[in-house]
Amino acid sequence: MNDLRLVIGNKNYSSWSLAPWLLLNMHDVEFEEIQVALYQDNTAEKLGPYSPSLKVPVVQHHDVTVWDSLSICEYLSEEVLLGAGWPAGAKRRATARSVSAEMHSEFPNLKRDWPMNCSAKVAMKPSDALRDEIARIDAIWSCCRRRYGENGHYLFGRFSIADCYMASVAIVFESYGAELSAEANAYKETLLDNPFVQKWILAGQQEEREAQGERIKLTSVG
Ligand SMILES: N[C@@H](CCC(=O)N[C@@H](CS)C(=O)NCC(=O)O)C(=O)O
Repeated sequence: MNDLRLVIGNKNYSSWSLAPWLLLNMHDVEFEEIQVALYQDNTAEKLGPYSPSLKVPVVQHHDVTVWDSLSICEYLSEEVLLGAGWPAGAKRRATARSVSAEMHSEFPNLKRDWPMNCSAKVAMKPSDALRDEIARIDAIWSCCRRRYGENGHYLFGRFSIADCYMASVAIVFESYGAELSAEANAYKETLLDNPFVQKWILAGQQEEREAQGERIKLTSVG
């Protein structure tokens, strides 16, 4: 164990938590995983000792605390992975950083209308605004695969932080039935076939079944 702790939220819902979790798992880095259930009366109290923003994900590494998923992925790449989080080559790295930052900060309609829910499988008609955002993501995926994907099946060939940001989007597109081009759909399938993404989805679904079981128990007692 290299004194690395990652605090995450519910696997079923916490798309931001998935990004650094996937990065660490794909690089076979040992870390302590701490899970805090979100949106409970005691969530802030439980996150307080770890997270200055009272949000997840957050990383503690020796005496360093890093919050916000993109800063965390940057930090992990720099301090733990010796730079291997990003693709090799300045041009690829710049594009990978740009699409990751775009995913992180843009797409308000996607984030609001189609939130990640690993247990959901329901076709949902997108609004016009959401349709435009899906088309933009499709263009990013197809264009990066065509220009930079020659050495593998991920966005820039081999796995990178950019894929960590697209994994939750692949889950969301699968849940709600986004219509994609053949190229973008193939990339979505690559992400959904990733063994760690599958592990995350199954854990999220299991969590949700347990939470529902608890809710049913409480209703029948009350
Ligand atoms: N921009 C932040 C977003 C963090 C965020 O909103 N996390 C959600 C869970 S996915 C959270 O902690 N929500 C708890 C709350 O808002 O009380 C990041 O990339 O880490």
